[in-house]
Amino acid sequence: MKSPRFPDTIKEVSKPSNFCPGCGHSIILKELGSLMADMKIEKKTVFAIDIGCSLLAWDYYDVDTFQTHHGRTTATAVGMKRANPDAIILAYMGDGGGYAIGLQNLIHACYRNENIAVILVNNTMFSMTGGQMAPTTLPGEVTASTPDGVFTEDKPFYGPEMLARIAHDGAYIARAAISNPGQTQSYVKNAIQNQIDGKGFSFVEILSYCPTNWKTNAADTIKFLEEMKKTFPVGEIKK
Ligand SMILES: Cc1ncc(C[n+]2csc(CCOP(=O)(O)OP(=O)(O)O)c2C)c(N)n1
Ligand code: SF4
Repeated sequence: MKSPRFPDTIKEVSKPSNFCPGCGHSIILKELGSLMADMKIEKKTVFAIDIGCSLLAWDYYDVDTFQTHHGRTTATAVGMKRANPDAIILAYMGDGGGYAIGLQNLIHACYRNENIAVILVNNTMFSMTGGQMAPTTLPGEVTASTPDGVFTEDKPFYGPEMLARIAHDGAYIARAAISNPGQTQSYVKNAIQNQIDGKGFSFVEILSYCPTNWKTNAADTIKFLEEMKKTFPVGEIKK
């Protein structure tokens, strides 16, 4: 029997969570699991995960799931949708995968208005490999590969804003923060509905916690995300 705190989509497993304590991925995945159950789309959904901490969700849901190497998830998700137009494709990746090595895939999927939903988790670094600088690292932020802080003249990468400039009329593009799970869930729901309505490309960036690589306690983790929100404005950018 499932414990009441798990949505039906989430498998009840005997092992502890795959994610570090305080990780934003687990909150996002819980919201996504509830959403799939509420929208009754579990049987039609294909969950496409990247490499990075997103792949720790490989056995999280009772839905068809596949994993692709670094940043190629968008391209394989597009192929899956073209071969299975009735399926609902959710691509789930990190900022390192999506905005660095996988950026070309993201740009072309958006530019061609491919009818998939991409959920990208922005924790300002490459987390699974130990917290190296990513395109989203904040000016001055210390990471494993920038021990003296990122040069202040470097600007972080504004993914949703960039995609909105090349997106078609039907596209849906937003940025959420996991400090507000209700809003995050509603933006992801809008992205999925956009795909169901056949309007085309949907994209939600979610600002998320990585206390392990930020090396923060609970209070400082929450504070750091508030700092991120000053650089990365939350809201619906295109709908
Ligand atoms: C082609 C390729 N390059 C590099 C790696 C090494 N690698 C594995 S996970 C990872 C970091 C992923 O970071 P991100 O996408 O931001 O996800 P996060 O772990 O932060 O959730 C890297 C660089 C790889 N697996 N494949
Ligand atoms: S390393 Fe960071 S992103 Fe990865 S599971 Fe741990 S807290 Fe989450």
